[in-house]
Amino acid sequence: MARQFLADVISDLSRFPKKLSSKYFYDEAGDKLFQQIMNCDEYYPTDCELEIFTSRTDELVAAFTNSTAPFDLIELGAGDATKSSFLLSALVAKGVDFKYIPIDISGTMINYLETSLPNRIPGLTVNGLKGDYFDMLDQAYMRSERRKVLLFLGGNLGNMPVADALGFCQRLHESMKPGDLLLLGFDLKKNPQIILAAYNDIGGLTRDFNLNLLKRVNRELDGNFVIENFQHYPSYDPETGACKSYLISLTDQEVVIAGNTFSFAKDEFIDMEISQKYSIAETDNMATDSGFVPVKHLLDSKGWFLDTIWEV
Ligand code: AVJ
Repeated sequence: MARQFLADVISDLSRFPKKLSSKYFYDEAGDKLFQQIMNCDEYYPTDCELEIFTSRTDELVAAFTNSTAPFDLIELGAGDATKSSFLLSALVAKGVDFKYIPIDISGTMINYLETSLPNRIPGLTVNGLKGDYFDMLDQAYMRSERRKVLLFLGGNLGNMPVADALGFCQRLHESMKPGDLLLLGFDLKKNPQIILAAYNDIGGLTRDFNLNLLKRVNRELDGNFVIENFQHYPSYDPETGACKSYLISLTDQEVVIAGNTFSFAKDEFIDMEISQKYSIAETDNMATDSGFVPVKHLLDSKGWFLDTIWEV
């Protein structure tokens, strides 16, 4: 893990333009900052998707029980399953025959879900899998013949550039069987000011979230980034839907990480994160381009976030 982190950081800072991977944002401090971001006024996606899961639960249940065959409900990157727990409760209340299989790289999260969820939702069966999404998905298919319903929420697909997101969906399609369903969360294109504000909150949480990765490199990889020498620069391009965060070097400087020296020119940027925004039509095209049929669109009341259901 630390070796992979170091290898990625060295190769990402050796290329031009320099980048760092947002998948490394989530250490303990990063998890806390993301929690705070989700609670700040400007960051809307979590509230929008939560609204879909709390107020459109019956439609979700109906879509997933279109076949009466029992199924495995698999959630990729389940986290603490806040949103999906509303769906789980509704399925259990209806007496639907299903098993919940959260997949996460964090073993702590999986253990927590396996013990806490059946307590909160009596009658629920939870069989978590800890590891890489695709490895664990193959595991789930090997373990049982039941049909599968996959969840990938939170606009997490948005952290991939469009081409990578398409490749990801194509790989999911290869693993899945005819009739299986996939629910994906997409943050939608909307007024650019609203999007930019969500990634440039007044309280500076998103700034700190980005800078925290430099702190993590210092701590875990023996780095010497001077945090004050980097400036958060959020951007949103309404044409492409790419919402990107950069860190700008405020001075000519050298940074040493585990004995490797990296030179930063004044005004040079590090590409930190993409949060891609889509139109509904673009998500439909991504469905067909990866072999799926889009079968349902669920939007929040503002029309800002889409949970879409695709069938193999
Ligand atoms: C967790 C990937 C959905 O891209 O909106 C929040 C992460 N980055 N603020 C997003 C994030 C900056 C978030 N996702």
